[in-house]
Amino acid sequence: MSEPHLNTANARRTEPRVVIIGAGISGILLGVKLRERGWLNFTILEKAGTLGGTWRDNRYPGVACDVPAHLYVYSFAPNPAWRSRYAKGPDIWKYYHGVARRHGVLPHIQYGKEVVGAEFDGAGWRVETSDGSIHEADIVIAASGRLHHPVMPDIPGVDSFAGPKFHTSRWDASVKLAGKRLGLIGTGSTATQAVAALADQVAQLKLFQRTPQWVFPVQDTPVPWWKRVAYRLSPAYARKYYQTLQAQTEARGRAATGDRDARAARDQQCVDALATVRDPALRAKLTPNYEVGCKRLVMSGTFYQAVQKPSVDVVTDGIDHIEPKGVVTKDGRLHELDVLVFATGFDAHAYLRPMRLVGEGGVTLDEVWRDLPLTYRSIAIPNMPNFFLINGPYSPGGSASVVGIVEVQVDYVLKLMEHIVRDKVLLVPREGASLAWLEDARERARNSVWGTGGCQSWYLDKTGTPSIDPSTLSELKAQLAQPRLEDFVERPLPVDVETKAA
Ligand code: N01
Repeated sequence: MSEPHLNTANARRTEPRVVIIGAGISGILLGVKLRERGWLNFTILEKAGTLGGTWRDNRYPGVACDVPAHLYVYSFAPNPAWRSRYAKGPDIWKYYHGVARRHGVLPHIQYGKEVVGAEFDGAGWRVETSDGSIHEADIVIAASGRLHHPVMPDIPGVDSFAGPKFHTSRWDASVKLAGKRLGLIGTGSTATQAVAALADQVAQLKLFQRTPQWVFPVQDTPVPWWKRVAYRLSPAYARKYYQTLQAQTEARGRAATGDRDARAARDQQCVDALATVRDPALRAKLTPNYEVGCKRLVMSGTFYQAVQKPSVDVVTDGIDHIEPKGVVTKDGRLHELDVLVFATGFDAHAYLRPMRLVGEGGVTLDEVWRDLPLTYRSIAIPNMPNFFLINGPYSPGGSASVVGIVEVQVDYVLKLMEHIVRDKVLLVPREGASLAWLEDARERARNSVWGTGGCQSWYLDKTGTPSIDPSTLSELKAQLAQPRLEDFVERPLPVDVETKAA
């Protein structure tokens, strides 16, 4: 991978002042792409002490990515170092840190800068961080992620538990689990990875399951040496492999949105995987009563083996309350525990919150989003000029690695930025165009298995509609190939961007 360099044409261009919120996968990508264009006047404000977003926060035992590793990369930065089909969390963090370092993004990141608000002043934005500092910007891009507000369950007595207790995304590595009685609440993708990693370490693992999950069987196979060599030496091979994985993922993802053949094949694999659970009573406990793929599908080749180990007990009686010694289920039984872990997911609907955003005319984000998070194609918000989102509400999912999705969105936002800088304008999406897009996305989402499959999940918004655009990556690429400027109100900038550039 070569160092990016400025070409002279770019270096002469006007540079907008850009503030990016968040140094996760999207924020790093924006940094790389801005530097490629020679737009160096940007700052990435990161609330934590290091970059990496979800791969910084999630350090629980077994943390890994269930999307094939060679697909969970930027398309321009293949990683020949992957040694197995699926990558472990810390290795993914290293990959994204390495890209940020090689592409010169690190000096642009300011750590410990939690954005608490941003106000549009008629020409640009004043972005405020929790330490009271103000960052002026012509363009703001929120790359703050969707799954980073941990949900702690509202169970009576939860605070009274006497032993260590924490959410999976706040893992306390100082707590030694060997020989301990561990309680784990939740059975989503996180819990299933953690159970598989911990079943052999602890004396006993009580898995408190409110709803069983469908599990799609995957095998974490090593990448043979010759493939690693080919991947390192041949960019064409690396590109082809990436495209093949993308096509496979998209084909499987179409099962969520209506392709009956894809769905039948996928469903049968889940049914077959469940059948490997030998004890009929345990198998019955683990059998969902909703359609495959309604919740985000768990991808695992180890979960069913783990729950059959003698150390693991799947508890399906509802939790009544928690007390100092452990968890009491509705049948009155006290499950005594030494450590309690909450694998209870994230508030996916707190996007941008609790930031206070004030747009043109003093209109706040809370006002624009009073009913629903209204966006234009997930990347812009009515009343918020020159303010963009990456992986925003209703962003597509299910048929691609999120990295592929955000690459398309970033390219689109950069095209809008080119227009803003070239013509010195403010761009704000029309409310009508945003509503039309949102209604269309919601209608298609309602008819997907996420809407019709008969389950509860973090995909659903407060109206019960999946907050995910079911477009596939190929469809998204076609939709976002060129900006539809007619969907935006365009006004001349009161202050020349060029004169404000540092
Ligand atoms: O969270 P979840 P997650 N009492 O919301 C249960 C991504 N991810 O952290 O189903 C009892 O899926 C809840 O029960 P129920 C991926 O997008 C990716 O596992 O609501 N139980 C459920 O079982 C994923 O979808 C990877 O009945 C309670 C669990 O907690 C997303 O992150 C890996 C409860 C929450 O499941 C979130 O996954 C891991 C209560 N009061 C995660 N409250 C990859 O490999 C909640 N639950 C890419």
